[in-house]
Amino acid sequence: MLTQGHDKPKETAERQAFYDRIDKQHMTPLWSVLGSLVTPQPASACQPFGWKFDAIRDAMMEAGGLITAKEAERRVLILENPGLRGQSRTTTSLYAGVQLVLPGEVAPAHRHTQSALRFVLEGEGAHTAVNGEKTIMRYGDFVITPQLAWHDHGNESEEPMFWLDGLDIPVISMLDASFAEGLGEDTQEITRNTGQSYSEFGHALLPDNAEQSIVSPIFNYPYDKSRETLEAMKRGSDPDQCHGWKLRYSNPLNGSDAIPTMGTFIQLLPQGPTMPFRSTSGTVFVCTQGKGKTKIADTTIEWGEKDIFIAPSWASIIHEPEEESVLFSFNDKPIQEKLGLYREQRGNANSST
Ligand code: GTQ
Repeated sequence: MLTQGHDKPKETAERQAFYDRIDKQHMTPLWSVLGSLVTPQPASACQPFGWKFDAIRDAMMEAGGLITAKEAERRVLILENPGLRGQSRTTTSLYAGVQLVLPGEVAPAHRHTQSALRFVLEGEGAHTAVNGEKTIMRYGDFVITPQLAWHDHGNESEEPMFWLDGLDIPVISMLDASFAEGLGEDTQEITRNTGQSYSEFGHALLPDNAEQSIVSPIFNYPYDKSRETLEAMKRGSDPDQCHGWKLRYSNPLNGSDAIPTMGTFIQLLPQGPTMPFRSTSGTVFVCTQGKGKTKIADTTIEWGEKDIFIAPSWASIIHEPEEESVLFSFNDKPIQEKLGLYREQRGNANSST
C-alpha cells in the first residue's frame, strides 16, 4: 500500500512554455496532476457536516409558501456538502434532500434512471405510488423508488409530510446515464392493492413465479418491523463494538442490497462511545431515536431525533450516544463492492490500508 503520494516535479520556464503550447491542442502533462489524481488514500473535498431538522423544517415551511409541489415538480431542499457547494452533492457520490408535500398536494408522476430512497421524518398518511401500487408513509419508513419506476407522491392527510430523499444522482451524472420523463398526468394508474408488495415478499415467502430483479420488490420497509427486529437482535446478542446492532435492508429475491446502487441500514446503538470505524463509502446518517454526538475525523457533530449528518469516505467515525439511539444510514457500498473497491477498517485509523 502506498503511503506517500507522487511529488510534483519542479516547473521550469522551459516546461511551462511547453505546457502553454500543448494547452492549445487540449493536452496537459500528467506529471503535474498525478499526485492529486492517484492519491495514496481517499482525498475527498467532502466534509463531515450535520443539519438540524428544526432548521430544515423552518426553511421547508417557508418554501411551502413560495412554491407548490406541482410547480416545483419536487419541492425539495438539497442538503449540499459545504466542501461540494453548487454541485447538488451531499457526499462525493450521493445526493440527499428533504422533500415537503403539504396537505392536498401532489408531486406529479415521473420516472428516471436515478434510484431513490425515502426515509420518512414527519407526518403520517401521505403516499408514494410506485409501479401501480400506493404505499402509505409513516415515521421511520424506508421507501424505495427503483430506477425507471413511475412514481408520484400525494398527501391526503391533514399534516405536512417531510421525508429525506436519497438518490444516486452524482453517480448517474458521472456515468452520463441520466434519462427522465414525465407521465403527463399527476398520478399513475393504481393496479395493485396498497401494501401488496410487502404482504407477498416481506415474510420470508416468495410468490413461486416471482421473477428475479436487481431491485427489491418490497418498496416500503415499515419502521415498526425494523425497530422490532433491532430489539430482537438486542435480546439475542451483544452489540458490535463499531456498529451496535445493525441491519441491512435487503432484496428478498437474492439477499443483496434493496437498491443496487445504495446500501441502506438501520442500527441500534447502546449508550457510550463506539470503537472507531472507517470505510471507503461516505455515509448519510439520520437519527430516528435518542441523542448524542459523533466524532468524524476531527469534527464532532451533535445530533438528536430527525437530524441528518454525513461522514466522508475514509473518515474515522466514533458514535457517542448519550442514550440508546437509532440511526438510519445510506451509502454507496453496493457499487464499491461490485467493483471490488470497498474497504473498511475497525479500530484506530493509524494506517492507510
Ligand atoms: O421524488 O422523484 O429529491 O426526482 C430529487 C429528484 C426527489 C423524486 C429528489 C427526484 C425526486
